Amino acid sequence: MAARDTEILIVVDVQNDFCPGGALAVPEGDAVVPVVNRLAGRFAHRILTQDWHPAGHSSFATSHDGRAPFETAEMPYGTQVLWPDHCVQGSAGAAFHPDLQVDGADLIIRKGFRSAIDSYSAFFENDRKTPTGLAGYLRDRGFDTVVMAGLATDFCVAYSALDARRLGFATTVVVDACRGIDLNGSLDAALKEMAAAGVALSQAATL
Ligand code: VGL
Ligand code: ZN
Repeated sequence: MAARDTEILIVVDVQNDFCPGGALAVPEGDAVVPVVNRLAGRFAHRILTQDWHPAGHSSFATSHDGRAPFETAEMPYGTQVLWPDHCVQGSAGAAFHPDLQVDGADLIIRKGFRSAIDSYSAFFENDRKTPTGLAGYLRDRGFDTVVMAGLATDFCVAYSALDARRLGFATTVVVDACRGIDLNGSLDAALKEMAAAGVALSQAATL
């Protein structure tokens, strides 16, 4: 398949904290790096997302007295999973995996930078209303198709893919270029929800 000017690869949160040894390590998270790098060569345009939280972010369990990571809390915008402190702005954990090809990206979009609200999706924060600006960026540049890879399948990748689909972009998730956290069956649920919403689930070798 020749690279097309109307499609873009979105590489979600391939950061040290989501890789083995990191603060919120996704099992085999680093295994996506070579797959994503190979995939990148097939696209004329690429975006990277970067989870980018201020210290003391409200999604961190340490910001809630007596609460532990992976419990949930009720926030003004709904139920929020509480995470270990991760991807703190400027920290080594927030940096991209050292082997990830970064230089060829058209744009790096940061998310989760507002203390009071988390943002799994690259399009809308967790109130599902506050836009990141990515939809406008993609439309302004004439993209109609997004292909997604990265971490974690069942959180930032799934939320981003479902929003992309809702916004009218043809959307593919490259499943073997992603890894999941799988909190209480969230991985299977996310794959089913994406399939039901019309997100194409594919393998890197077929692209
Ligand atoms: C993510 C939990 C918290 C992700 C980010 O990238 O999937 N998950 N922050
Ligand atoms: Zn986060």
